[in-house]
Amino acid sequence: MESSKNRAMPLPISHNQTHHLLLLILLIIFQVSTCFLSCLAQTPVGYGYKIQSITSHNSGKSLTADLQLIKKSSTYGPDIQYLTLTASYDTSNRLRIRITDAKNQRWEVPQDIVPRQTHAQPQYRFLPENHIVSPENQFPDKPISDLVLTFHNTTPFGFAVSRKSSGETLFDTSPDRSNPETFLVFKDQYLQISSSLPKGRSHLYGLGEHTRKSLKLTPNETLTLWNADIASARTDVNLYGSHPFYIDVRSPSGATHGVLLLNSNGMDIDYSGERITYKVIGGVIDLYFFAGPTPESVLDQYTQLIGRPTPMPYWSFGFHQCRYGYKNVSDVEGVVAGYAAAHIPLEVIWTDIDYMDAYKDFTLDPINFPVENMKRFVDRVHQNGQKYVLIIDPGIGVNKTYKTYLRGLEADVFIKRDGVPYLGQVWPGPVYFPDFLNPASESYWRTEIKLFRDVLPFDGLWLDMNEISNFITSPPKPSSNLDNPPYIINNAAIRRPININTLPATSLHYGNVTEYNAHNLYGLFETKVTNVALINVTGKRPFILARSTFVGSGKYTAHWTGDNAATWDDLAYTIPSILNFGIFGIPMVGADICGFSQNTTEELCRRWIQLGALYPFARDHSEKFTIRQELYLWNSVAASARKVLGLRYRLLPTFYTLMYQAHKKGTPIARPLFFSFPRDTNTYDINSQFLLGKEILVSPVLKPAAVSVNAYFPAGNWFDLFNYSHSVTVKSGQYVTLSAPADHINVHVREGNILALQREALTTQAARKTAFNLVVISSSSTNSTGEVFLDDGEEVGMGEEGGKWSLVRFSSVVVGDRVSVRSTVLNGEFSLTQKLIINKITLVGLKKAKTVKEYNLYTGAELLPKSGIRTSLQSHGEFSIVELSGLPLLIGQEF
Ligand code: MIG
Repeated sequence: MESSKNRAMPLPISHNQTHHLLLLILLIIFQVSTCFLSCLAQTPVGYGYKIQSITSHNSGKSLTADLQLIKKSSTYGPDIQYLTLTASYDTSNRLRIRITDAKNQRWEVPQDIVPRQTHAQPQYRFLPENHIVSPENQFPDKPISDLVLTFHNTTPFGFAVSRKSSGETLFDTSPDRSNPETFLVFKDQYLQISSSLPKGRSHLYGLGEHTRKSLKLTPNETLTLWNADIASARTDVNLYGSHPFYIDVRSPSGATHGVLLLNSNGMDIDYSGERITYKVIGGVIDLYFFAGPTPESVLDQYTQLIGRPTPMPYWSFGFHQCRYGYKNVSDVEGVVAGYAAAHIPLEVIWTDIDYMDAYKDFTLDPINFPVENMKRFVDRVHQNGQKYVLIIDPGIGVNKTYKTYLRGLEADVFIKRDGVPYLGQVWPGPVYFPDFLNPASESYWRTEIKLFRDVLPFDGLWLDMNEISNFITSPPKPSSNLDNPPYIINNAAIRRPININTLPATSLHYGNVTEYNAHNLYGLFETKVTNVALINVTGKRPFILARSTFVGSGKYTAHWTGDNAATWDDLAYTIPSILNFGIFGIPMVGADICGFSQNTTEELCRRWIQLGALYPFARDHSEKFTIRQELYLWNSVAASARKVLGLRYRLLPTFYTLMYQAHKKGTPIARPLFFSFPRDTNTYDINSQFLLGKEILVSPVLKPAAVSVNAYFPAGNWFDLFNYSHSVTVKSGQYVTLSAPADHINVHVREGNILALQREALTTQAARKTAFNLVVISSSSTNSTGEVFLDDGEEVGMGEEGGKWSLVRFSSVVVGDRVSVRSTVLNGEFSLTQKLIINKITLVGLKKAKTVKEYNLYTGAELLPKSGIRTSLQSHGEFSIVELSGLPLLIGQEF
């Protein structure tokens, strides 16, 4: 990080020099020590642009500005002299500002990844000097949006995006003339754009993938985006995915907007606290501003552009067990049996690369995982109502007896360099990598998946190593400015050359797209092709877990946070990581429970399953040479697992309904507290708690030997989901010390909610057959509401026309001494055919109830005891809990 002050400096590495890691580190140190004196004298990276003309089109919905370079600079290559800036309102809450070369087409994120309005190939027009520009040029003249664009007719020019309703400036590129880092720079391999931010009032979240202590960005950090196989146990370095998207919550109002730089090239993003500066090594500047003004509406607007999160199968919300290093079929069978014997729910058993024959995709190790035994194993898993997922790596072993390889050659689908497939090295030894940008890869991959699935009926695919990870580094081409770009991003936090342990930037994808441009997209394309293939082969909703992601990956896949370590720190960092992926539009996300690398401990694993059971995606996974960590191996871990997974399974309808909401509106399943309490500024800095949905608050223990937790509660009455008679009442947000004995995690739901719970079971299939308990958390200040979405859990679409599904809303009002509960059925089809019933209503949070009588809401008549409904009343402090059981309510019928 110390070197980040001098980022604009070109590193004095000649282009034809071999990039030696050690040499590079030495150079950086040298640079740090010498730059202090010389930096001020250094030639600026650029001098900015001035506006030549502005033309409005489309009755004010879009405009074009012609920009002209003010003065040439040679740092990081020659400037592009004429630029076109296009501003357009794609929707009333989305403003797009795109700046590119006026004369030549440049690389952009492909349309099939993020479909967007195309702008005609920019046409350069000569207009007389000073042709236009009124002093303060506002766009549009007649507002169609809360977002207003203003040009500053200064030299260099700048633009600002502000909110019409409040006058608040959201983004302002007006250069600070004393700081050339704030100028707009546009060169072939170096783009720079910088915005000031109101210090102390702007709170940024996003810009990943990194492991971070703090969810909120902290001043003076550089966020580098370049997909790399770097263990997520390392903090503050670029990891597996790239998401140049942030949300900005403004205090004290909590008004939130989002900003996406849609660009797939490597970049550094400097955040000072008062400024955000993008330094990008290619592509175009394509900025999208999402008006919000709530965090939820920003996510709705963001996923409207990049694609809604794909629905996940119902079973994928069960508990998963995996390990790198399972020895053979009976080892894995033993794990399934171990869970059953311990009565711990196990939904999905996984195998890592161990199952393969010499690490070749779509093969089985004939000795340890022979096909007949594997078939029998998977059949038995399926008979138990469980599922099986296996790993696939992108590298295809180069081996003349290997059919998948031969068919790949035949179809000519591998990534090339110098006209021949690029030869990398991964687990199988020498490999070629399928080019998922090549349309021919679709039928190739589909065929491989189908052939293998005909042998072994797996239920989902785990896509690892797709950064792309490469065990070797091929020498750069000495004369290539792709292999040796002039600006060196802070890859691996040591300005490591971009080619290290991946494909050289000069490798070529379909359509002559360079790896330099497409590198960050590979994982996304692999998940896209795999998703389509799985739908085609199975006819069902696919389950894919991918390590490498990009903007829009949520359309195809779930994600796990990669190689963490079995440490207390890493346990804590899983919360910011998971919350970030919700913000990136990938709500189905989890971290390796109990830790991947290093030996876990009983206590850590116990606390980890307590938290992990409430991750959207819950999987225990570990590295080969660590101790085993299946949950049944320690009594205390097993007991905690039964308790917390019990809660998870009771909450399955809630998780699944949150999936539905994510799929329709982009709202994350796991959310930062500020999502629901944006006006409570204390929530902006919380890293150790999160919300499931709107108002289920998870407050885990993250420290060894702790038996209490200091948890923040936004204003309201909160009820413990394990025991409704334990409640927390805070008039305004405050920290509360909660007891957290060894086997307990604090999970509270706020007043005003209605949860449709089911019973716990050992599989999701069994849990789905149980009757519902409608838990109504009453509030004297607001009506209570909730909803439940149900379908068969595996039809490809979710809640779509023609599908079989149910959506039921519940509401409850307290009037005087009466509480009414009613349902509205938006679609009853699925739940009626399943005859799903609510047999219990639990009223929580009632004030001082003494007796209970039931009335028919429509007739007003008191229900007689012979109705078969039993009631019970229990009081605790100022609240009472009333239970009505033995109810005959069909969930698909309004009551
Ligand atoms: O080179 O497949 O992140 O989950 O167990 C390591 C073996 C490859 C990295 C994944 C990890 C997986 C491991 N893989």
